[in-house]
Amino acid sequence: KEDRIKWWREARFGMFIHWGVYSEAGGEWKGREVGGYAEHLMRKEKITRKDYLDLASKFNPIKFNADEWVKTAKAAGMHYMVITAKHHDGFAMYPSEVSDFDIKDKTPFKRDPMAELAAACRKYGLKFGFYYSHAFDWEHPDAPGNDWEFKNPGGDLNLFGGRNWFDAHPELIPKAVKYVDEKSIPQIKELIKKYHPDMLWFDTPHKLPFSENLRILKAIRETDPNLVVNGRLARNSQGNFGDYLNTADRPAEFFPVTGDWEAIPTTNESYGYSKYDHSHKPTSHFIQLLANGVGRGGNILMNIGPKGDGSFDQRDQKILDSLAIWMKKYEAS
Ligand code: JFZ
Repeated sequence: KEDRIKWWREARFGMFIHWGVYSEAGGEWKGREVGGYAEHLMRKEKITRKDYLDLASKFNPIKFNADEWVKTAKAAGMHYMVITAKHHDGFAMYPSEVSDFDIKDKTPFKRDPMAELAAACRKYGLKFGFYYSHAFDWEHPDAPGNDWEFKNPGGDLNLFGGRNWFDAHPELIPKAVKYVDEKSIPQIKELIKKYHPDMLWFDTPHKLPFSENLRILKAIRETDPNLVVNGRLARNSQGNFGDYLNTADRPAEFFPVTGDWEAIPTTNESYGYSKYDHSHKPTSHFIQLLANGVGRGGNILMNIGPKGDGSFDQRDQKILDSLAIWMKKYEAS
C-alpha cells in the first residue's frame, strides 16, 4: 500500500466529475424540477430503461474538450481527476464490450470521452481515476436498485437496493452475485485494462453483501495491484479494506485527523448538473476547506457537474477560475 498511495498523498487536491446521461436532463423531467441529487433522476422519477434510452439519444456533448477540462483543473491547483465511468444509472460513459448500455451504442456521440480525458491527464501531469457504481445499476435486471421496473420483492419499499436487503431477502443474493459476475467485475477489469487508471472510486458499499465487495476488491488487486482504491468499497466491523478513508460528503467538522482520508465537497448540493440548484458556495469556502483539510493531512476532491453539451456550468467555472487566480498569487510570491 505504501508504494501505490504515495502519489495520492502528495496530490492533496483533485477534481471530481459527475457526468452522464442525467446531465442532459439537468435536474428536470417532463418540464418539472427534480430536486436533490440530479444524477439520481432515473430512480427518483422511476424512469424505465426504455425512456432513459430516449434521453440518451439526445446526449451529444459536442462542446466536450478534454484538454480544456484538464487544463482548468490544473490551473485551479488540482493534481488528480476522478470521473464517473458509470454511475447508478448503469450507463457506461465509454464504449464497453461488456454492455451495450453505453455511450457508443446509445448516443449520437461517437467519441470516447474517457479515453480523451485519460490522455489529457497524462499530457498535463494529472493522475486519473474512475468512479464506478459497482452495486447500484438501475438498468440491469439482476442488480440491486431498480425495483419499480423489475418487480423485485418489496418493490414499493425499494428493498432490493435498500440498506441491508440481503438480510431481509437472502434469496436475492444469487441474483446480485450474477450481476457482479456479468457486469460489475467485467467492466471494472475492462476499465483497468483499457485506460490504465491510477485509481478507482466506489460508493454505496452497503447495497451489496460484504463478501461481494471483497470479491470485487480481489479482482481489482489481481488485475492491477498498483491501483489506489477509495474507502467506500469493502468495509465492515473488522475495518476498511480500501487504501484510505472517505468522510461523509460535506461537513468539514467530521474530518478525521489521522490516517489517509479524503472529503468530496460538491460546488452546490447536487453532484450531477442541475439547472435548478443555485446553492453554489463562494470560492472562499473551498479555499477554507482546502486549507483545513490539507492542514489535517487529508485530500479534497472537489466535485463539479458539467452540462449535457460537454461544457462546464458557468457557476462551477467561476469557482474554478477564482481558485486559479488564488493559486497563481501564491505561485508568484
Ligand atoms: C453517493 C451517490 O449516491 C451520489 O450520487 C454521489 O455519487 C455521491 C458522491 O455518492 O451518495 C452518497 C454516498 C454517501 C454519503 C452521502 C451520499 N454519505 O456517506 O454521507
